Amino acid sequence: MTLTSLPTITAFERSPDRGRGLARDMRARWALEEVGQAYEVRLVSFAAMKQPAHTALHPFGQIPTYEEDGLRLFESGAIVLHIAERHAGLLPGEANARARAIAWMFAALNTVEPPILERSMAALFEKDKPWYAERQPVLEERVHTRLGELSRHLGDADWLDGAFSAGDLLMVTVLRRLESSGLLDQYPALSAYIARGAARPAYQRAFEAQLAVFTGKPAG
Ligand code: GTB
Repeated sequence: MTLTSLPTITAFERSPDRGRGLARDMRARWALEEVGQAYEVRLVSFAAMKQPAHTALHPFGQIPTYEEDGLRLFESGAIVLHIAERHAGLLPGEANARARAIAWMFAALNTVEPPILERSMAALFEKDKPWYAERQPVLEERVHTRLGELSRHLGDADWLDGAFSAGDLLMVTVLRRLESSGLLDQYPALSAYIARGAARPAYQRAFEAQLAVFTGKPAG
C-alpha cells in the first residue's frame, strides 16, 4: 500500500487580522474545501517566514505556500489555479468558459486587488505623512472606478461568468479586504456577491479553520 501525504499549506501562526480571514491562506483553504481535498496547515511566525527553511519554499518569505508530493508552490493565485486544475469544481470543463474563468482570476489579482491594496497600505503606513490627506481621495477614487465597473459587469447575476468558479473565489477574497472601509456601501450588488461567497459551506469551513488558529479552539 502506498501512503500519499496530504497537501500542506502555510498560514500565519498569529494573523494580524485577528481571525477575520483576510490573510491569503484563506484562498488556499477555501479552494481546498471547495474541491473536498483534505489538507494540513503548518503555522509560521513572522520571524520563521524569513528563515531559509521557509524562503526555500517562498522566495519572498510570505504565506501561503503549498506543498504536495514533488511540488512546492507559492503565490495564492498559483495555488488556487493548481487546485482548480487538479480537481473538479472550480473551473468549467468547456474550454472557452474555462479560459474566461481564468481571466477572472487574473482580473481579481491584477486589476481589482492592486488599487485596494494601495489604498489600505497608505492607510496603514502613510497616515502621518504630509501627502496623505491629498493622496487618499485619489486612491479611493481608483478603488471606486474598479468597484463601479465590477458591479456593472455583475449586474444581477450570482457569479462573474456563469457558475461559481476560482475567479469568484479570488474576487470575493479580494473584495473582503474592503468590508470595514465603507467603500462597498454604494455597491449593494457587490456586497450581496461577497455575502453569497461567504455563505458557501466550503468558505465557512475554511473560515472556521483559520479562526480556530487565532482563538486556539478547534474548528467545528
Ligand atoms: N502575492 C502574494 C500571494 O497572493 O500569495 C502575497 C502574499 C502575502 O502578501 N502574504 C502576506 C505575508 O506573508 C500575508 S497575507 N506577509 C508577511 C510578510 O510579507 O512579511 C497579507 C495580509 C496580511 C494581513 C492582513 N490583515 O491583517 O488584514 C491581510 C492580508
